[in-house]
Amino acid sequence: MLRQLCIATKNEGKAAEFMEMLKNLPIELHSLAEFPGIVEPEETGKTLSANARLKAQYYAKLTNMPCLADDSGLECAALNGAPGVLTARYSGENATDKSNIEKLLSDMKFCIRRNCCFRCVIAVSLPEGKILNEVEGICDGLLLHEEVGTAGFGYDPIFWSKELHMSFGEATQEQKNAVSHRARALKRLIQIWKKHR
Ligand code: ITT
Repeated sequence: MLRQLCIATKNEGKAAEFMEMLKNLPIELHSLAEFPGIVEPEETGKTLSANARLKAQYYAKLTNMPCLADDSGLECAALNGAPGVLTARYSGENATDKSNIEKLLSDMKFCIRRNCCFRCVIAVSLPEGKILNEVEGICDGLLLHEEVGTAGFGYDPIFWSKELHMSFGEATQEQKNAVSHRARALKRLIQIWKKHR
């Protein structure tokens, strides 16, 4: 298992979830808050996997530390999988969580089929660019017609979890971490780490 790992995300919601789920492992955790000079890379990949790898390699090189990065997104069946890889920028270049939610609710306004899922791909890279691991996790839900709850981040208030029977905006961090796409990907990663210890 790695001794040192930087959680390479600029998204504070993601960073908090990773820190919570990794805190009991014997790994020295770091975050990008320790490297304020590093700017975000352009996410030019066409898939979540390509972007997760791109971010892990980019940050590992610049921090000179093994880095874990995730690329995640929301996929709506009625929109043929959109916003997908474009989830963070769904409402344009200066997108915020609020403007993204507004656009998605508007695009889905007349859709009866509300099935959707969150997908997360995590990649771990060494400073020289070698990808050590790549794992994926999925979480199924229904897209709500309006925001419910204020917890979490991003699209959480409009995602109704089929397993929790509540929106992620209503879930505690512990409840979300029991079923989320990110938690599932991370569990796979930890299993792999433990097997190859
Ligand atoms: P980093 O690239 O720095 O990690 P980011 O927010 O740009 O941060 P992504 O490119 O992976 O991350 O975009 C993920 C998008 O999906 C973003 O809009 C998130 O708000 C949303 N998202 C991902 N996981 C989520 C979750 O658990 N709950 C709600 N929204 C989520």
